[in-house]
Amino acid sequence: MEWCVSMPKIELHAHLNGSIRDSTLLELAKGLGDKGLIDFSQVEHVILKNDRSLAEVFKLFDVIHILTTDHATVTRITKEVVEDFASENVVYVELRTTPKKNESKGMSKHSYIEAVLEGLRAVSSVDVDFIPHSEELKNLSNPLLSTTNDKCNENTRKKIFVRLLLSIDRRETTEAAMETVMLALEMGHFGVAGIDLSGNPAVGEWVTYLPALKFAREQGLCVTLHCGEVPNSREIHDMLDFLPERIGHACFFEEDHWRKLKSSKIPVELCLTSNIRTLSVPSIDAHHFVDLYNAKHPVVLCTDDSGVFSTSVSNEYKIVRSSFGLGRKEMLELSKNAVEYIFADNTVIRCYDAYELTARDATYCYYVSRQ
Ligand code: 6MZ
Repeated sequence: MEWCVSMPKIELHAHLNGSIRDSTLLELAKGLGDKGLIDFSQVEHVILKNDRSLAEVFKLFDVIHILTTDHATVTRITKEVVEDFASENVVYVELRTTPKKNESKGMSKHSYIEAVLEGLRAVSSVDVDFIPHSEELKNLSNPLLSTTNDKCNENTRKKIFVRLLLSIDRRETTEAAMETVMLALEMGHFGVAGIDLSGNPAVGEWVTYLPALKFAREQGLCVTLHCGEVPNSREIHDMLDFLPERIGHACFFEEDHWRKLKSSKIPVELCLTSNIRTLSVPSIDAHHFVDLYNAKHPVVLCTDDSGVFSTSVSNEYKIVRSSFGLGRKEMLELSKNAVEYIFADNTVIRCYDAYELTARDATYCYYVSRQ
């Protein structure tokens, strides 16, 4: 495990409200309990329960969302989540979250994302790079490159690249989905790099989100879709035909889905612990990681909801090592390959006055420097 923690890693499938520390959730619940707004002992039980079906996971999210409704809390959880990933040597994370409206708290989808950005600014344990092409970069103490040569260098201070994906919840209407895409476009210069479709897979129809997803694509945003979390053959076909830049999960795929996926080379975000805990896959031995890995299909190991499923990126690598016998070299390669699938844009960023790199190359360079 120590080695898995020390190895640099890339996290591409992490839901903000699913990645909250238990201690923070309990503290927030206690606060609301003390005010008589919730029954603390009941919520405590729900938070600490270990095994949950997929349906129960979505009930838990309803509870979590009651605890994280104000701007200050959204800022706090974002800061903590990024610090937690950085502390286990994640060098690049795409954090996804569903922009929320809450009139009683004066929250709009826009102000929700502002609160998330505030959380990124509040991170103090590491440097956070989240503005892809801003003049501000010049003024940041960017330790990516030495001023004297153009080789990647070991940093004295850790850094984490953060990009945001805005999630469309499957409960939303076409208009609400479109609003999220517009917001993502507006926030592009703050590191919003793409759109995710997530939420309870038993709810909603593909055609509802399609107009917004098409529009996102036309405007140059990358798209990732939760695909095949439940058996729904027609929807899996429709999603693969859309040719998203990535998909998540792919649990309930049948032969013709695998064929289509493999010929399309769409990278798959795999969340082993999540899939096992929710019984989306019967056992680790039956997990489709093995088949995709052996077929050299692009995959990336992710946590999904590190808080809800009590896991970490390092733990996901440890599982791959212990269950499928991958050696250190293979694990490093698996992790490094993920740089190819990131949504950070290819805009040139400036590292000191003399060097210009794309955000992707900067991530790659930094990844290698940390190996
Ligand atoms: C589908 C999931 C999910 O957006 O409030 N979410 N959607 N499948 C999953 N696998 C278990 N895990 C999380 O984070 C929580 C939201 O992310 C989605 C759900 O819509 C959940 O409400 P945010 O930050």
